[in-house]
Amino acid sequence: MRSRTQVAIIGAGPAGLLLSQLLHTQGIDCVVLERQTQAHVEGRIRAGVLEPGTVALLEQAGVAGRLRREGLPHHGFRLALDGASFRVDMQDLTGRAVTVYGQTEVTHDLIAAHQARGAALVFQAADVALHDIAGDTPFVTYSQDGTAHRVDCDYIVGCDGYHGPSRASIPPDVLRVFERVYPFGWLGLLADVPPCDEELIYSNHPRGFALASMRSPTRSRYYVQVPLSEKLEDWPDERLWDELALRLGPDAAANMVRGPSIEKSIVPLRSFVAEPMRHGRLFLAGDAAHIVPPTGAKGLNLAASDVGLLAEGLAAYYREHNASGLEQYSARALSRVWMAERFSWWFTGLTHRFPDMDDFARRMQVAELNYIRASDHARRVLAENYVGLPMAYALG
Ligand code: FAS
Ligand code: PHB
Repeated sequence: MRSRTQVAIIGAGPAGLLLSQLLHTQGIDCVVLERQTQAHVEGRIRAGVLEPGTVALLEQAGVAGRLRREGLPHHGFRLALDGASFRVDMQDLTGRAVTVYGQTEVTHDLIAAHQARGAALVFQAADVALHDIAGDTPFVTYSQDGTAHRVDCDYIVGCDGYHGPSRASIPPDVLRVFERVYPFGWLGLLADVPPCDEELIYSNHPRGFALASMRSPTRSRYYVQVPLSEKLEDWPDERLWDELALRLGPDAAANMVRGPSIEKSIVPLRSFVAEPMRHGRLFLAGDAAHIVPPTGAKGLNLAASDVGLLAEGLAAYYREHNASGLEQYSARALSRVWMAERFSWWFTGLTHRFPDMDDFARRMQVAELNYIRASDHARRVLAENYVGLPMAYALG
């Protein structure tokens, strides 16, 4: 079967769904092709913190109703060192705050908006392939229920994550990749118990990093740093709760409510960037182009800022035949991506225990955390990166 659209989007994660919704508000025709089932996509447990810029894009996309009702404004977070914590007041230091609202909910709201308007959102699209991306007649092929499909389009946007086909469609002599793989992962737990604190706690402890987060006043999300060799079966709930109590410190432990995990998983950590984020008629957005260690809560937010820039460029192109936004997309997006990569790499280095860390390196972490505790200036630097740098910083 053959069809035509203006923009073919590969991947129905936050990047692909938000881009499709933003293009719809601009009257631009698009189709989203997703390999997995809707249930699989909606079942993913991932990010939890939205920057104000991401909230603004979700408002612009017309999908922020539930977010406004159920999202938790967070004006600060806590940093703990060896069990003693202090607060970083983002609102006081930057005039801005973040919103705690799970990526699972964002995805659900975006899919519901697509289905309410009968949008072209195709699940279980198998064998998606990109064609003629360097030419003027790009198209995408895929199969569904044994039927072969071809979608002719003006542009293709790869929102297909780290393992998708889009980045792989860019010739190796064009693509340049940058990577750091961290010597540990995050073991995450989701449980229907109240959080141990009103705000997030990032903890640097001699036994390793821990994070106390949440999804709602009755649903908690916790993480501990673990060696990459760890197996999930070696971490029964009780062992994980004991480790969290040790690493988060006595105050958090005293308020910690234990309960059965409803999800438990280990994710590896990497910093990754692919340049450029455009080749011919193909654009990359979100995890298809970059990965950050989740420490800085940047992954989902970077995906949103990518598609916000791209939607702006596509709207100018179709409305005013002005291609400048599209021509500048890769450079503008990468400028912001690298600033978030730096912050996420720095924050991971500050809070995690590296296997090759000697006493001097540990003293450096302690000294930097004590400096941040003592200095408004140092806390302001941390706060403005965490809450999300203004777009103007990146556009230079
Ligand atoms: P996604 O990976 O979310 O979406 C890509 C989509 O493309 C998927 O639905 C996939 O099925 C689809 N796809 C792939 N190949 C395809 C093909 N061949 N054909 C069609 N479709 C295809 N970020 C944070 O800020 N905080 C966190 O705590 C955090 N935790 C994470 C935990 C895990 C396990 C992972 C993997 C990531 C985590 N992230 C976190 C980062 C995460 O939130 C991403 O930044 C975010 O999902 C990026 O969204 P997308 O770019 O849409 O990519
Ligand atoms: C989460 O709630 O999943 C979360 C929050 C903040 C982070 C990473 C993950 O930095």
